[in-house]
Amino acid sequence: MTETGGVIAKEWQDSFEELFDGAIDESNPPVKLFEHAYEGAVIATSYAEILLNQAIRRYGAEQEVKYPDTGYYLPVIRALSGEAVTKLGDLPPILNRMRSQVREELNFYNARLCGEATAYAAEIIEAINYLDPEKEHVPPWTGFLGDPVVRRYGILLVDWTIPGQAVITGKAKSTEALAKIIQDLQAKGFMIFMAYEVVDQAIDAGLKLGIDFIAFPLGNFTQVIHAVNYALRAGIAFGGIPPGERENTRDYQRRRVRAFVLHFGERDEVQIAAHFAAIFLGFPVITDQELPEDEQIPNWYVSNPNYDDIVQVAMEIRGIKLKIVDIPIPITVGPAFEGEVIRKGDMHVEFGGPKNIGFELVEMVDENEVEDGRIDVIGPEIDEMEEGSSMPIGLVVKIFGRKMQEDFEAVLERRIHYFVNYGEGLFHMAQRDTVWMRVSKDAVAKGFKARDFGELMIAKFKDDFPSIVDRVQVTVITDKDKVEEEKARAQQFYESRDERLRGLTDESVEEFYSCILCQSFAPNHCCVVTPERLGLCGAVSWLDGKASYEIDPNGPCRPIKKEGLIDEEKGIWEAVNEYVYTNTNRSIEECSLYSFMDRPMTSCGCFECIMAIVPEANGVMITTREYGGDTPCGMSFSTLAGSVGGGVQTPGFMGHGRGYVLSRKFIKADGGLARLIWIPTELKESIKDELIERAKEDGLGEDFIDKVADETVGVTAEEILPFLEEKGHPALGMDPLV
Ligand code: SF4
Ligand code: NI
Ligand code: CU1
Repeated sequence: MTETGGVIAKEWQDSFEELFDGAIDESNPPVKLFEHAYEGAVIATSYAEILLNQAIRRYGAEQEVKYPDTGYYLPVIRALSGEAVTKLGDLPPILNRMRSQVREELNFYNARLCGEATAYAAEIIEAINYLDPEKEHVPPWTGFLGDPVVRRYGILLVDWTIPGQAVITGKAKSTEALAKIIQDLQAKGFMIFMAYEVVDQAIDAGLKLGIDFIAFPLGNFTQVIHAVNYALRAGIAFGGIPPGERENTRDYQRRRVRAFVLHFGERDEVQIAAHFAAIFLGFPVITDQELPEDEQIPNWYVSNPNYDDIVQVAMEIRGIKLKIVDIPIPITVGPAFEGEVIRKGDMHVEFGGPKNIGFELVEMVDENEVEDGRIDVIGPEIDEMEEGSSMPIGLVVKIFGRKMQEDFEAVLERRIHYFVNYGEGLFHMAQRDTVWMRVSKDAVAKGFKARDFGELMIAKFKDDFPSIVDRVQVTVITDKDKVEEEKARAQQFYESRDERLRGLTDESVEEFYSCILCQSFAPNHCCVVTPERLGLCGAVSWLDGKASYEIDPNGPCRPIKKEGLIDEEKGIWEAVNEYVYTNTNRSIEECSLYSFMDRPMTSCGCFECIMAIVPEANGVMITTREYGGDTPCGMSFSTLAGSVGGGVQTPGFMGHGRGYVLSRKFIKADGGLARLIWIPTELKESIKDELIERAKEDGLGEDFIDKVADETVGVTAEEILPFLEEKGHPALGMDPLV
């Protein structure tokens, strides 16, 4: 196994542990709490041992153990002590080490060690459960959450759109009381993990649960460990913390993962031991149980029987402050509702989309062309629309701002998608003159009106862009003729923007923009965003970077002057190198913008795509977050992500945005588009027309796209090679990549 195991087993004591100094009133220590934690850890580790022995007898020590969709083995063990567990036989020495750190002497330090041992025990029990199809994790329980789920929320975690994680366990005093708490957390945008009876209560209450609502009903008993499994992967994936660095891992969790535990109802010993696992990682526990002073630990183990302020108290203890935006509309607005899908049967009305016309436009105007806060509705209101009907829509947002620029119109316009989607009971898709929106029956029953789109825009634009947005006026149009008329006007805007974008090349600008937003999660990662290479998350274009800098010069994006050209082909500039070096904690000395083979850009964890070299085919393949399957480089997206993430340079592998595939600067130094030998059909379909155009432009011919293999051709190098040869793929005749 790994060498780290022995090192870690030694007594450790360093700066992270200082966090707990002085937490205990030594004249009256919470001995009973420690005792429960000790007993709980003994029960948990003994139970794990019994199950492990049974499993080894039944399946053999060579039996493979793993969770689905992860490149991090058993993440608790991987993150904390570094072992890459792959088979049952790897587990006994690990479990024994944990058992030996469960000590009878009752103090806070030992209680935390009991917590850690309990986390390992739960991890082992869960891993064994995954061997048994009978215990297969069945809906509504999610069980283990795969890496795609961890990464899906990368950006939202990073920019604190998701303000924290609430782990809710036990059984609340009533379904209604729990519903109130969960709805409160959802409205605040929290990520929620649930285990034990609260899951059933939440389902009974008809709450919106699941991946799209970032509320995960994990399951029962040891399944609560999957919340920890989620959090710990963030440290490796985004933080670049090497597996096994226990103190750095805990430090990262404490600083970056703003989690807390809410425990409702009776607690048994094992649960209390598990609470100490949370504390071990730096997360406080708040329970609704009435506890005497000497069964609590200030700031760490707190009794708060009052349901009305328990969320508030938890947030205060964990140091979470919210940006409060009060929007005067009758529905809740928050990121928890972003992924909400409104089915036909649940919708009151739909706007635009495939069946009707629609458009949205943000337009910069002069001071005297806007009346701040004014909302006009031209055409019928929602309550005059027939249930299930399809209507035209036009949203015109006029913005005046002293620092507003025409270039920002498109940046702000794209925000409309998020603003609308954050509304509970609202759905928004696409953009410009292809928009498609739905409003649910529930939202209409609560009194949602077309006019409220205006309220939403005004509040959000002012709140999110205070320094460039001074005045906002919105016109919501539902009258068909007026929509037609204004849409024609909007199309002129779109056309001139596209014209401008076409002229926007890396050569035509004076500066690039950095983005270090992800450093709150990945401290050594820095994106360099150019007109022809967007951020790897796909969410930050050069214009976005520019707007972001204008909005907040101290924010994540800064201009980097394009000075000191070192290598034009590879895209290396002295100024870029310097910037990257000083902004990656001096870990990345040089970085080339147009090569993935030589000093490529680093990857944090929220990449939309990953490219990887396929030496056999002398080319490069790309896989996407959407496509979970195997690929010709021998690794799935999840596994690849495990090795390229965390802010390191990995020649031959690189995370990038979907848009980069169509860029003229696409791995230019390595041969460009001609190297592309495999992409999943999902990506192929979504960029088909543009890809054909780009290939033609590079002289690769109209049928280049047909020479690029996909999963229908094969998912190994051997499978696709005959295809590439038969089609005469250009990569096969190019200079060797390695
Ligand atoms: Fe993170 Fe890069 Fe996207 Fe910025 S551009 S948010 S650093 S991935
Ligand atoms: Ni929504
Ligand atoms: Cu990122």
